[in-house]
Amino acid sequence: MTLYQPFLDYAIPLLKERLDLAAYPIPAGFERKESLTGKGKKEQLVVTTSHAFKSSKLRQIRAAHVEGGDALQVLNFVIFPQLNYDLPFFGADLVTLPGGHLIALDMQPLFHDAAYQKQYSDPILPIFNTYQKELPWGGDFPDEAKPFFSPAFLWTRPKETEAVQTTVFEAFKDYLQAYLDLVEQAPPVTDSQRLGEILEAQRRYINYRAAKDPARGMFTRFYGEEWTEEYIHGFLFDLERHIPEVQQSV
Ligand code: DBV
Repeated sequence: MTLYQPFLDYAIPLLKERLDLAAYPIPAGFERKESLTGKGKKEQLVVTTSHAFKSSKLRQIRAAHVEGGDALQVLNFVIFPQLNYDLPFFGADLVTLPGGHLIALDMQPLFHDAAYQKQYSDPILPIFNTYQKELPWGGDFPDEAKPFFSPAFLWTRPKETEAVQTTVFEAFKDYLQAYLDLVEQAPPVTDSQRLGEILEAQRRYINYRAAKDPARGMFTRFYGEEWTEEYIHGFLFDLERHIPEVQQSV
């Protein structure tokens, strides 16, 4: 079974159609990684593949796709805007483990004031409300992560795989299309104080996610600590590594 491949097969052509899409380099060793886990009948190949693009308004669009049989499927898909746009991040964490499915879908805000919410959350609320009925709130999640989510945060734990293949897939499509609408409309920021605030907010978010990546344990078990730390800091959440060149282009 490959539960999340259809999500990628939808997203990548859509990005090509709607953006001036270019390749984003994936560091050597991260395009594809395999590991054989378990013993005897439980032997299982776990394959992680990476995808990455950029566009004039989006610094990095990247996906990590983990496939390890029916009980281990993950698609983590995040879009990081260029530092001269106050756009939210597009964040999708689609996770299937032996315990069940865990779905997080959001336009993750840089700021929390009313004007920002009006611009970047209000347009998403009708979509959120549509899906919230079928995909109810998934319960507890870390308090310290709360500042990184918007009022349109879809967070749910579907019982049935079919709900992932149907309702969650539709929600993913609608959120991604709505995000690309926001991108299309976003004007570049030129005010130097605002640019400073954007940089600070991006660093706060990305450094939090690198520090608290919930997949760290899983990746370390499969591929070792050295590979995992480099994957997190050198690919998944790589802004700090690129600050000098990124600031120059703003
Ligand atoms: N999560 C990632 C990346 C992943 C990934 C890069 C490439 O950020 C997968 C893989 N998420 C992943 C896995 C789990 C979760 C869980 C494997 C299960 C961990 C486990 O149970 O062992 C949203 N993801 C979660 C959880 C949340 C999120 C709240 C529950 C686990 C927990 O309680 O910490 N997405 C996640 C999050 C932010 C986000 C915390 C914060 C900004 O955007």
